[in-house]
Amino acid sequence: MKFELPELKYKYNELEPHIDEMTMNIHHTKHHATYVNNLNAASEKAPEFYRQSIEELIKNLAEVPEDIYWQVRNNGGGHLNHSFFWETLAPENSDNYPYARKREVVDFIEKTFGSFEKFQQALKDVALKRFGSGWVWLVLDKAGMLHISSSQNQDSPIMDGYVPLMGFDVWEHAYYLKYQNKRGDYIDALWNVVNWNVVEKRFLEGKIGG
Ligand code: MN3
Repeated sequence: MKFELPELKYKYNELEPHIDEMTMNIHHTKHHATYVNNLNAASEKAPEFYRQSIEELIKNLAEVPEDIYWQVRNNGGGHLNHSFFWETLAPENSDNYPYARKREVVDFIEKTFGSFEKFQQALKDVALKRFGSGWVWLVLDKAGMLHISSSQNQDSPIMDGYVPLMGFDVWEHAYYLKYQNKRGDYIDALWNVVNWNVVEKRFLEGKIGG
């Protein structure tokens, strides 16, 4: 079975003005689609790995044959991370307000980082320090504690046994058309389109499962 580019649950212009329509369009139809195509191209050499979900494939990366290892790691990671990213976002509405309703993940963020604002600042600091291309994450560890982490290229926290709750793409292709070199402004804007219902759901599932 081949992997497929997922449809978005919103239109490319619906994250405006925070993420512009052209960036969303290119990011989904070109960047993400290329990861999917390259990932599928590798399947001919090792079809048995394509009977599992993308999460399982990335968790079991050590078993992937050497000749397609980086093709699968980079493009499989790209497919997984982008699918996750689109679901982390939503058009501006009440889901974007972390305090719009009682949320366990928000309480736990406050407890862990001191306040929600301190969490936002800490995540921004990590995003700005990520040299080159990568991602910044909010993750749960095996002990059920929250951390902010960063990965290079298309690596996923699940490669290290973490449960990702939220991830921001800090590759230049994610923001350059609108924000140019101002990665910090892009991070500030992203908070307006985070879907906290999804983050809460991942937190509750990760807490039970972990
Ligand atoms: Mn990207």
